[in-house]
Amino acid sequence: MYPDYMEESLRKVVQTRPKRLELARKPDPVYPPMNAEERRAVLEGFHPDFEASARRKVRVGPNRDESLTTEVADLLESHAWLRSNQVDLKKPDFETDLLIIGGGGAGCNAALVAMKEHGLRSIIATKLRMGDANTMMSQGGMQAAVSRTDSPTRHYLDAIGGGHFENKPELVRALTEDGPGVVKWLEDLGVVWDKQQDGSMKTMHGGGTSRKRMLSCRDYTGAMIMRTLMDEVRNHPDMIGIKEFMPAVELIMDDKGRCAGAVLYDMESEEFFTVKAKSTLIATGGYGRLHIRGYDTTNHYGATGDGLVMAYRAGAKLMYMDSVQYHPTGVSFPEQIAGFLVTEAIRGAGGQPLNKDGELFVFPREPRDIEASAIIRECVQNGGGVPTPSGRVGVWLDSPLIDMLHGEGYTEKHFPAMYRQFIRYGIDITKLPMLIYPSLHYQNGGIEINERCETDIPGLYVAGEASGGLHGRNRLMGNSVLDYNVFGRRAGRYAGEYAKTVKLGKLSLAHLDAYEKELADAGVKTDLVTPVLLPSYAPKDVKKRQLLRGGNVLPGASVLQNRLFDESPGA
Ligand code: MEZ
Repeated sequence: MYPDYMEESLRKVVQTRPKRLELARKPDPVYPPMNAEERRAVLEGFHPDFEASARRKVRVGPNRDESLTTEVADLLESHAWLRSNQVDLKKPDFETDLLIIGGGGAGCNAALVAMKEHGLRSIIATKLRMGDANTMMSQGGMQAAVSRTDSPTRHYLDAIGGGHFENKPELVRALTEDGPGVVKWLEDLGVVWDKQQDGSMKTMHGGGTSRKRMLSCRDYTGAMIMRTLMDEVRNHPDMIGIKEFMPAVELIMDDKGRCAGAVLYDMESEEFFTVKAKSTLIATGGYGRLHIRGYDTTNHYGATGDGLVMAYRAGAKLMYMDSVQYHPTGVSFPEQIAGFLVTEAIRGAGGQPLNKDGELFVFPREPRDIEASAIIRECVQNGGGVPTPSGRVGVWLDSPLIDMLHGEGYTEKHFPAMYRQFIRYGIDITKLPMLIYPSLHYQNGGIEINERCETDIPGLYVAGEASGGLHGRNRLMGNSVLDYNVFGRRAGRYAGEYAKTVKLGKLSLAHLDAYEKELADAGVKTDLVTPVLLPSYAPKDVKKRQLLRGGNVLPGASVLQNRLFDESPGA
């Protein structure tokens, strides 16, 4: 239930609804979409990426002197858990054709394709359980050009426009051209897509799409895909080994500069294990749990940017690491679920963002960065937000309109996850609007790849959110679901091809020592040890005592931890 003081604002939403419903029934946009100039102004004025301290130059590594998101620069300027003399590489604990780091959608796709197309074995090493990944969390759908009025070319143009024309074109081409094939691949594996009565795909709009192209499994799209892929992976225990609660903490190289596997950390026994692999895939997802600029997040618990830092230390270049995606509609109230995703499909189906006076202030389907910035502007500059009891703020997302537009029962049938998410707190979204605010959602950039998922390190492949270049500086809805399927499959194909020919040399962790030296030479002073692995939500005083324990740095101290200290931890 909403607190009593919100009632007046809720009444205004009800008062303005008939007029807005009338508008929504017409073919014209319910609010004028912004032109290029208006978009630039709202982005530069209100997107968190443009705040004064949002970016800083990184002092070490392949992107040295480039301006990156401040928290990412902090993450990269950190100490490794290990030094080269601490690990015996002579007798690796495990050997495999393909080591896959990450148990989400990209990793599962890669393992399946490497097996089916090349007959290769792989090991999937994952920090938490299989499927504990952002793949599982995505709700509203996957873009793919399968309808009669659509084409991969239109999809390509939308993705490039949404990314501010900064996407790597060859990656977008791969994404959009492979799209229809991915739909069939997933359906053949068991994904049950939403369909029309005539058997054709049900399609919806997302922000920035010129055609209805969003394919869905209600609002459990990610869960459906993840479970299907996981089932198929588990059907082949002889070919695909699974190591749960065993994150990679460092890549292993060979003496020719090729990637040759990774060091894993057993979270239960706290032992380190080495894996020698002919090729290695980073499929670790993004960094939402770094809570960039203090934002709430839609992301799963393990999204701490581990792949970025491992690849960077080994010499891989990053791309667009100055660009963060804030989903326009994260939950603002109830506070227990603050930051949780409210799928963009709600706006695709007719939900309208409204200020405290029940007024529309933005076209509901602007590209994500524009929509999020407009919501922030409405709250910060125009005072149009509704405050929450704990000091957050939000605008309304008028969901009752959806049943009015599509018929009673539509919301419960098509958005069961969303309906349940709110009814648990006494809010029936078919009768009351949701209170929302932008929430940290996606890492737009990542480790630079080409269309074969290759990095500039031979033998190191990247797929999914950990990679950079595909989405430019702003991803459109549903393109990440397609991304991890398209590029997960491609990674299995090309990493598999490479694994069949490579002859590895002597294994080495010398790059860790070299990176330490680079940190010292650049005068970097930090207590941060990465990969972070798990975010820390302990209060400031507890964190301080944790860091002081034994007078040493703790592995896994988070970026958040650093940012909370005004003074040095030992002071
Ligand atoms: O692509 C996404 O981020 C997605 C499908 C999210 C959503 O709004 O449902």
